[in-house]
Amino acid sequence: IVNGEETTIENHPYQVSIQTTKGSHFCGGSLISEDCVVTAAHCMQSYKASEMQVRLGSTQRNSGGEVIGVKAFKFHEGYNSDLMVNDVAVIKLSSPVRFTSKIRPIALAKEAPKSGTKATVSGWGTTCFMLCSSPNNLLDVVVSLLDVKDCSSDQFKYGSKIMDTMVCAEGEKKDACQGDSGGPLVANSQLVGVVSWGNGCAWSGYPGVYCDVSTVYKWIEDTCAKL
Ligand code: 4AZ
Repeated sequence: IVNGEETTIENHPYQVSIQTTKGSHFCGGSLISEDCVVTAAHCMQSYKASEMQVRLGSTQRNSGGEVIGVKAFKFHEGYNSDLMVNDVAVIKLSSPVRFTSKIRPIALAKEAPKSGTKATVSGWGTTCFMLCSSPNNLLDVVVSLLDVKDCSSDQFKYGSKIMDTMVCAEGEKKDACQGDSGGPLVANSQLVGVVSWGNGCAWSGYPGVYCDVSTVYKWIEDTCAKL
């Protein structure tokens, strides 16, 4: 998270850290039920389920909360790593979690977000592109949503790279960054986006790009139920 503020897990009780079983954080995710987590498909390309764990209920990336194994994961059949369309996956936890003030699921947005809506993105990703380290304390930042039409307009520099399954979010020097991938973009207490990609982080003309949850919520619900 670039230009964000330190926050606590109570403010984002759906936020999880996806880690190797050695405890190394590599992506964010969002709890949506007692045993299902939404993340980015591109986060699930490097490890097997048995090599991953999920830390829930902790403000710190490397300690505290609960650590639960991964039973299985599945990424979207329409995921394309060149185009980054449908960059979404779900993880089934090896056992259900108990909800507390620090562990609580978030509702999926079922309608496309409107340009200009304020949203919050959170995570343990880097505080700048390439040269910054990952913070141990959870950070968040407020950004403004841009629909596909606005994000592909001449005001920005992505053009036709912005596809129907994406939503963008911009802020004055504010953005998600490396290691925030898979994590939550939340507006009106609903998960509207999954951190997906961008050209750099908080670079002028290049908003953060997210998987638009409203285009895949049915797939998420169905896949969680079947895994
Ligand atoms: C990444 O590499 C990444 N500024 C995530 C988010 C953004 C850029 C890169 C958006 O994981």
